[in-house]
Amino acid sequence: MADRGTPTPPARSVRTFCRICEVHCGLVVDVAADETVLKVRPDRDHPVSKGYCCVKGLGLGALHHDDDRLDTPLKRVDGELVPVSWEQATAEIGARVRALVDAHGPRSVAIYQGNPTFFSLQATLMSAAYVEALGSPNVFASHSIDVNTKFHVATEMYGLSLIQPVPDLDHVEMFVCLGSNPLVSQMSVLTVADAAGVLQRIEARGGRVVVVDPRRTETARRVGEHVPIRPGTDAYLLAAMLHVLTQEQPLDLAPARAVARGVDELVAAAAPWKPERAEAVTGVPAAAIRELATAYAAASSRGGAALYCSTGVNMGPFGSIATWLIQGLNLLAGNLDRRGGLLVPHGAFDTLRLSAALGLGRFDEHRTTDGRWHRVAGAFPVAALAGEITTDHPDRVRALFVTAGNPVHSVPGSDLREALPRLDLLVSVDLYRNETAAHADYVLPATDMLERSDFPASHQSLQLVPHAQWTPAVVAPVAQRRTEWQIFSDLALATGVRPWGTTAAHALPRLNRLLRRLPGSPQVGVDQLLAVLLRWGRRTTLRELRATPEGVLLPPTEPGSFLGKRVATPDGLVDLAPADLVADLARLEAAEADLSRPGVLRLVGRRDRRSHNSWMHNNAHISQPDGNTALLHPDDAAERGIADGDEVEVSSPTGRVTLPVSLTTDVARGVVVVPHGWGHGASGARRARALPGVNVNDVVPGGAAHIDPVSGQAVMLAHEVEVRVSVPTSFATP
Ligand SMILES: Nc1nc2c(c(=O)[nH]1)N[C@H]1C(S)=C(S)[C@@H](COP(=O)(O)OP(=O)(O)OC[C@H]3O[C@@H](n4cnc5c(=O)[nH]c(N)nc54)[C@H](O)[C@@H]3O)O[C@H]1N2
Ligand SMILES: Nc1nc2c(c(=O)[nH]1)N[C@H]1C(S)=C(S)[C@@H](COP(=O)(O)OP(=O)(O)OC[C@H]3O[C@@H](n4cnc5c(=O)[nH]c(N)nc54)[C@H](O)[C@@H]3O)O[C@H]1N2
Ligand code: SF4
Ligand SMILES: [Mo]
Repeated sequence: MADRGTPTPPARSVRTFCRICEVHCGLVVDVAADETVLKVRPDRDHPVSKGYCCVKGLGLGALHHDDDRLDTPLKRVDGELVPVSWEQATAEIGARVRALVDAHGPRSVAIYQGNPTFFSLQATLMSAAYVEALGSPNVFASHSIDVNTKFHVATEMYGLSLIQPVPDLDHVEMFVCLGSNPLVSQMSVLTVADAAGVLQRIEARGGRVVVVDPRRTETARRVGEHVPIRPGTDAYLLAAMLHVLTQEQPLDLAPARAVARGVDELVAAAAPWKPERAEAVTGVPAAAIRELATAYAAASSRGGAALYCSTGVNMGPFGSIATWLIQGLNLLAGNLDRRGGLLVPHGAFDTLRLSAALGLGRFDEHRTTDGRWHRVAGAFPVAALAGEITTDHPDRVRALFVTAGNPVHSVPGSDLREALPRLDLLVSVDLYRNETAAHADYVLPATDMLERSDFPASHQSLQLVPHAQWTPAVVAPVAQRRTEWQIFSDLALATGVRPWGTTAAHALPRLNRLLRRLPGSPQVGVDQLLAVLLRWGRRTTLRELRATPEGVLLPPTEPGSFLGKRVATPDGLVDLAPADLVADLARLEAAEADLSRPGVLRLVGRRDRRSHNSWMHNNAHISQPDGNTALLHPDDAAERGIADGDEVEVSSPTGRVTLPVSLTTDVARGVVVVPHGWGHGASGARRARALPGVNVNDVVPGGAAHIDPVSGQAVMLAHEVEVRVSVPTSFATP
């Protein structure tokens, strides 16, 4: 960074947008003549974020100039990672992959795409494409430890994984938010700026916000009513709401029958779940369930209402069923595809139409070697990856690329870490030497978001307020950092395959032909491809976006533009009763007694405004939290002889962590809260490594035994744990 004593005048200010979370806040970056990033500011002229942003976005300059960033390719020699040239790294990796494919077939090569992949057009287009070009279906992705439930359920109900109806928060009368903490996270699978402000405006105009969460969260403290719930039990609550609205105060189902099939099966699914029965498992009083359901129906019949869930539900044991019930309730109550309910946006170029045309995001017939798991939204469950590496099957995975991900850290359990030594080749493409890179044979330095041009293609159909923005690379890449577009295209050449050539070509023949005609560098290629897509979309052009760097508003999403028109199922009807979800209801019955057991502690997570999964803890701009702390209800603590501030051991049958505890009545009884993303002892990022903190995924049970059987989503919440004093404060303090 620039010397603080002698302020360098900015040579230019460049408009761009943040790509850390779904909001995509508009930013202005002041850059000095020598390409130093001087300052990152919120962009008040951005048509949607209007000056909103958070400390993580403002820390992008510190991320860009961080001394611990990867600046050259590294290769492991005698156990140590040492710098090598791009030419050497690319040639060697290409040759090793070629040899593996020749000896063992294409399935010996796999890729894991981490979360930031989907915030980069270049990485989205050109990382899995490399592995698919080899003829391997072995794509694994972070959405299977995040939102596979939503993607799978959407594929079944609407025909495409990316059809994720967006709550019309600017017009709803009632918003029921399950398992999300908008004030901290800004929500997920939804692009809305200043989520907490948007929710407060619902209340300000006389509407109602209900937050269903085992913890009285930052959001619940600020806005709406808080309904505490036992971890992992939302599906029972939702089934009981549906019971009320179909058995006790029946909704008129005729409108639903006109646009959907399976209405009766959905109604039947909820029949056994009287509110009194759900109360015993959820801890939500039957009267409160009835009131919630009837208020939701009443708001639906007036200005509109929306039920929404996020990771607190997705990651639970019944994330798919809960998601299905939410979508079903929203449709039966008449909220889908209406103003004040939920809308299905088009995007600047219609990603839904495009993926339908290309056959992407549909039910995917590829299977893991044991035949158990199919791909959801183009990827296998990462919780099954360890098994694919260690199996004796001739097609087992022998080479793994990890891009923009940290699966050693982010995936529950230790089985992946234990499987990695069985690999012949592990390559990490990242900004940092993260915990996964600690196991890698090669580590390749990627550009950060200030160093690449971009367009938020993956999030277009998730915008509450439709808009479009393109950013140039704000600064030239530092040192030898490269975009994933270039890294994986070069790897493809070095392996002797054409990216977009073989498997991907089944899906992308037209784009492939266009791409091959494109002149210039790969960087130019991606923007030209974008220009073509935007022209096809007819809502804006790259020329317009270049001329309007703060972004442009697109026409608002029209109510009535989805049902009967853009539903992507073969018959154009929404499927309200997918067979695998109906069959999975038996698990609800089977788990009822276990989830109702008193005196049990169950583990859930939490996020912090200053952190982002595992990768913000080295940022010098952010005043870092002091590691992670467990939260526990004082009565649960008292029963175990635990005092505020004690070091406690949180243990499951598969692992344990030790960290300080903080006692708070914000947490419901029977709940332990531990944030993920911490514990960087194996990281090459020095500031992060020096911080205290533990990786909660050491205690969350992992592997194939803990995967939602329908969607492939890892079950990461509501596991039973024990908590006991490790070091009492009275002994710890001298
Ligand atoms: N500052 C910050 N922002 C982020 C991230 C970050 O790490 N830091 N991560 C980003 C990512 S990748 C994502 S996917 C999104 C996620 O965004 P959210 O899904 O909003 O994530 P959380 O903030 O963890 O909120 C989940 C909530 O679910 C609650 N919960 C736990 N178990 C249950 C349950 O069984 N039922 C119910 N109803 N609630 C439960 C938790 O107490 C928690 O308050 O956030 C994104 N934004
Ligand atoms: N116990 C528990 N575990 C969780 C969660 C939880 O709530 N509880 N949350 C889950 C969720 S929602 C998610 S999304 C996953 C995330 O899981 P992952 O995506 O596997 O992990 P991240 O910690 O997000 O790591 C992202 C990595 O990408 C790097 N990176 C950032 N930008 C770029 C880029 O442009 N290019 C490249 N090549 N690298 C880049 C960062 O340095 C970092 O190392 O974690 C999941 N794990
Ligand atoms: S991380 Fe912060 S600045 Fe970046 S998009 Fe999300 S809210 Fe905006
Ligand atoms: Mo996520």
